[in-house]
Amino acid sequence: MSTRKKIILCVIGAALLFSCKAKRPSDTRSVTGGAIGVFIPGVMAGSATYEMLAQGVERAGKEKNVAVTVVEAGYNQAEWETSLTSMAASGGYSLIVSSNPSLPAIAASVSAKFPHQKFLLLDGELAGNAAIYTVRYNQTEQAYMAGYIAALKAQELGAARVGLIAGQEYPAMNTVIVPGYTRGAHAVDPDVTVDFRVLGNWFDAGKAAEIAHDMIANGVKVILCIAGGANEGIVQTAYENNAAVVWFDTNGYAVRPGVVVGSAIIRQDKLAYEKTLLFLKDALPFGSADIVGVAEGYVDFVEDDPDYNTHVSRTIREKQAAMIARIRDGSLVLQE
Ligand code: RBF
Repeated sequence: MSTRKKIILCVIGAALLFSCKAKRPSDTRSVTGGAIGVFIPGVMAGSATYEMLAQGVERAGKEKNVAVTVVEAGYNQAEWETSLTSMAASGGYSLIVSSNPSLPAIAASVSAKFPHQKFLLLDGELAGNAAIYTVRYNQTEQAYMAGYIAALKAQELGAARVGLIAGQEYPAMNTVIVPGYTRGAHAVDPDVTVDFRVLGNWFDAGKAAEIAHDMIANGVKVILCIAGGANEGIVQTAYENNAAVVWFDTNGYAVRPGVVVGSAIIRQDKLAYEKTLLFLKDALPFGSADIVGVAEGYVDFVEDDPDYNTHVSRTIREKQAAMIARIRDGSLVLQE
């Protein structure tokens, strides 16, 4: 073989070797390497649960010097799996973090095609997939606390009807949140009725306002808002009609002081932060599914807010506080 041919073969060999090496990182990606992707199933604006998710992951990323990319997938749910698949296919994320009850099934489907991709999913549940770890909240507790204050406020306003407006129906809404809310309201007064309505999306404030109007015309005085960006339409309608609203997921008193009379929250920012850190320590228990509630400090009702203390009567606050104390000390157990 001529020297020239030998050189050419050497160059080809080196190129092959190099190309194999270059590919390897995406196949045997270390858990701590690579950026973290946050997949928002919807948009962040108006949806506190998603804002908290991104905040928590970004805080962990900043602390550990890991890049965090947030991808908003938009409101078209039919496109979510394609978007999530693109993120996994890019090979650019050591972890994809997301949140909502529909994500575990979508991630499981993506996982079948990209088994190396790891997922941390909050507000959803799936055990048994080695690439997926989920944590959901005890939303029986969260909804019970919302229902309790809603019924107390309704009583004060002389009504025996409370409302709940949801962006859409989904199993956790129908089997956990609505029953928990009803249970909380009935603990105050077994004769209270619950008017549950569904908007059909998470953004249409105008349509949400119409629904709220109709509810109020039917005797509802307090409405629990779980409709993302559309919540503002409910608040405005309540304000114009001397009704009240209860906020879900985050502290909402400042949204409209005096109209928002309760905030039953989840600490999704804290949970996202802690679980992302755990992942970066290679200690996330993939394959398992956890649930956290009041006892663990991730579900709560905001009492120490000046707007709550100024605008909500002492009688209501004391009754609400007594109920919360019973959940905290374990004498009121709200298991799912
Ligand atoms: N909650 C929001 O605040 N904004 C949303 O855009 C939103 N989209 C959702 C889409 C689906 C398919 C499902 C199942 C839930 C969605 N939620 C949304 C509700 C959210 O996961 C959670 O149940 C509520 O925030 C109450 O904690």
